[in-house]
Amino acid sequence: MKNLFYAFLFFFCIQSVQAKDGYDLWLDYSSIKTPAIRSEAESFFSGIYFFGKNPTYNAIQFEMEKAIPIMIGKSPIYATDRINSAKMWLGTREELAQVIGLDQQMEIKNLGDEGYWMGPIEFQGKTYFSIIGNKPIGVLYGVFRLLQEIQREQIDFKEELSDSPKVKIRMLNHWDNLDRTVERGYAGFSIWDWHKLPGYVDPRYIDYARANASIGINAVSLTNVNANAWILRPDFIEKVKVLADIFRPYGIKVYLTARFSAPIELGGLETADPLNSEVAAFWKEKVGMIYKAIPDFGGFVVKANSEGQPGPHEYGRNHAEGANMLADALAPYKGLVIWRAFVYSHEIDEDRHKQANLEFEPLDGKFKENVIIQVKNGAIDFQPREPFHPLFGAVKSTNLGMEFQITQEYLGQATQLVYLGTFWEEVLKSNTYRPKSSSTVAKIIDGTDTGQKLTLMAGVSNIGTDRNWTGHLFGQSNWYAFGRLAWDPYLSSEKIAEEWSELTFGPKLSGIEKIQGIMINSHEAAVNYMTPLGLHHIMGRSHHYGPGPWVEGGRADWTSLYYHRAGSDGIGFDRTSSGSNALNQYAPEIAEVWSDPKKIPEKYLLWFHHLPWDFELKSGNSLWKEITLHYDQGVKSSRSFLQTWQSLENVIDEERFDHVNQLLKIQIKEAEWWRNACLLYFQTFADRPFPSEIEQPEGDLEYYKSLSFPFAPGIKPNW
Ligand code: BDP
Repeated sequence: MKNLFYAFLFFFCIQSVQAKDGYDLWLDYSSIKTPAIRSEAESFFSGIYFFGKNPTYNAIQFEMEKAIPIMIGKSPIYATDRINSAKMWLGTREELAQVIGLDQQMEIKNLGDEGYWMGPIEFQGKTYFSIIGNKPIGVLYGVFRLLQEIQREQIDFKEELSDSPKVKIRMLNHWDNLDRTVERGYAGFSIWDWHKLPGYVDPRYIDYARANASIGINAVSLTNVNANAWILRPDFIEKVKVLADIFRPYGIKVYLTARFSAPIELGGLETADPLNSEVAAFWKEKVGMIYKAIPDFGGFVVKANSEGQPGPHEYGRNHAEGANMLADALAPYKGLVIWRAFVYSHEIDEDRHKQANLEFEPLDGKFKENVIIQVKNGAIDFQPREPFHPLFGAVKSTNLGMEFQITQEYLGQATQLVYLGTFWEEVLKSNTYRPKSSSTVAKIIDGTDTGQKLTLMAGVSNIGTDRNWTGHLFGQSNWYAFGRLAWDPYLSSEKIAEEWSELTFGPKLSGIEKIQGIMINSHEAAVNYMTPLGLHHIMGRSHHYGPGPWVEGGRADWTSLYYHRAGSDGIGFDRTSSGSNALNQYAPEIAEVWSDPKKIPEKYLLWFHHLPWDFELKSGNSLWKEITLHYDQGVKSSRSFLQTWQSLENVIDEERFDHVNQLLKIQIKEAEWWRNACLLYFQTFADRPFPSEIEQPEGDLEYYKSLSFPFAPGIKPNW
């Protein structure tokens, strides 16, 4: 008896501990409390009928078997024999038509390969709740949506609901090295266990695929853009094949990063010149070998001639010549080349902001059809806030894709709660004025205003081996938000925060709106205590952890001084016509307004202008005062997040409460560190006192400068 008691206690403890450690992400199904929803769900899930058989339907079954017992306390029951003994129908439009001869009045056809429709279908006097797609993957997406609606306890089974993705390739870019370190990764090691593959299949691979499919992510590039050619060896392709086979039923295609010099490193050639016939033959042979193992392989992601990576420039060739050679090798298999526009060099005497446009605008129209140019959201490098990249809208005949960074390299890494949905929404809603006067970035990347068919949104992954996947629990919200915005770049970040928080903490959690409030305000807070008013690139050298406005020496474009240009005369980077004239790369409507320091949105002020410390802002404050107020406000906001979080102590499970509570305390310290270090440093140029309304920055500038973090995560150690 006693043993039984302990066994029970043990089981109970394991259950409650494991249930809330964050591993289950937003798929943390819970018991449905609303009686009407519960009883209807119970009825539908007691007669599920699949109109066909395929691995994706098996994945649906697997998901239902996970979710339904938790949601309604009973296992799903399948109506395998007769369709009219069923209560819920799942299948494709064609399957349905074949079996029941249903005329397609439902406008499913227009929803494309991945769209879904759900709602009641009347047939021979009976009603069936149905989820229909054009392809099985649409049905899977529909089922995930249904489970989410039930989990959020807001479903009305009588209503019709349909959706389809607006962007074709919705992709995670892992910056994972073959030794399992992750460049700019803050959540442990790479989840790809290359050493144990192909023999050992970590169950995590399936959970990873489930999570991605549940938010519509349909592509993953497995390896670092700073690529290692070994991934293209046959023994590694055998390992990659295992992952591709697991991901396939979930609608996810695998891509790899291709190192441009692989013909030399793997092929023993003396050159990687894209116009050399042996080089082209090398790539054709490689691609053929890959497709033999992985018939639906997605293609290559390439970083070339940037930050020391090899590329076509070594041979006097341009990016189009490099990309097109790979595109030719992939074209017979419908594979793609995703060529990154993150190209700049310190050897070019030109503002880094301008370099990608200078490189790619003249090549407009020269890329093959199966090439997409992947452009970071801003022209410098995933800074806490950046104006949109001027390439969006600048080319007419080139496929452009968006690259966001989910991993928080410049936004607090894994110690800070920074919800990125609001920032990405700001970028996507930015009006580029090209090709139409109403063209937003979203309308360019989903092809609405460009007619582009091959569309892409990529996000640099924040996933690692940490039990909760992303290091910080709220890092999960960024993975989630990325998937949702890639599916529909017009969604509001507030709505996404609502969805994620309800799925993660339960829709009935009292005070859930407080969590949403923290999320919505968190990005602005971080920008305030890191880089307000358009400041940028003033972080610690190399690891990018914490402030480093004093960083100088070495490559100029990797220093802080290059970007903030603070001096006794003022601060900021003049990118108007009197400076680098980067503004000229934007549409005239933007260049005109932003050239005027009185008219430009103040959040971009010092990005484009070098201004005296006494320059007067809209508030009537001087620039110096306004900078100090922003830094101070950032710290205050981060303190308010902790206070709000602590008011939820009794409603959130202990483990997750404590995890976030500890990290928010670190965040406050880091916010104070940013404020103190930056203000003390800038004060040496401004030569003005701190205004009395702010908390006076503490400490000694020399102390902040002396801090070093040789073991900061996310970079390959070089000792
Ligand atoms: C920068 C990162 C660097 C990446 C690079 C890239 O610091 O580690 O390799 O971006 O995007 O932000 O290629």
